Amino acid sequence: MSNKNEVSKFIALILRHRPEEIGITLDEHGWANVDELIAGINRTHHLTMPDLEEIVRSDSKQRYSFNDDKTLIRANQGHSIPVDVELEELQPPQYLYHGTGEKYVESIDRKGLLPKSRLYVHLSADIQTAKQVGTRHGRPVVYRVASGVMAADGHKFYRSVNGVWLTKAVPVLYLEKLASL
Ligand code: HQG
Repeated sequence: MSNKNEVSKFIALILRHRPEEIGITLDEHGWANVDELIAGINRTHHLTMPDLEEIVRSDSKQRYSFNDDKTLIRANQGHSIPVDVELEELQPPQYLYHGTGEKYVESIDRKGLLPKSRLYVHLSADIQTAKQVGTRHGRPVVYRVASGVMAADGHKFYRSVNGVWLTKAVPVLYLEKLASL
């Protein structure tokens, strides 16, 4: 296989954002045909079915799932294209966390958390994970989300099969910035 990390990132781009890049389409539930995906990736990288199985199995965030007979594959969450990955609606814990970069704080404090280019705002179950997500955007800042109260107020929460919590947006009133970590 070509560099595993690079191929894995490329697969995330294809399955979440730009399937047309390799000439494939996703169905309404976000599934891509595995043979088509492998053929498309092989235009620019080297990837076999065992390589793909290894990427799905070992991915650090369990980003991908096969269907039962491994003829289809999809990203579990993180899409910008409008697909319905059949997320499980669930009662959230009392608090969830969102890590971001310091540069976004002023805007978040005014507008709340917005999904930006993705379909949902991504929330973490613990502060440490949120901090890691925030670090992707520079100096990390972590917000505590009053998810229990939000749900009681009628906002829907979903949990992806890889444990990421998702909701459409978080109004300012449910946000509390944590003291620097
Ligand atoms: C910020 C990774 C200004 C938001 C991670 C975030 C995650 C605002 C950025 C997953 C805002 C969007 C998602 C507002 C939100 N004004 N900025 N009103 N509201 N933002 O990458 O949550 O490795 O789309 O705070 O682990 O960082 O890809 O979202 O900083 O689970 O699998 O806008 O991506 O997973 O950035 O990350 P992103 P995210 P993967």
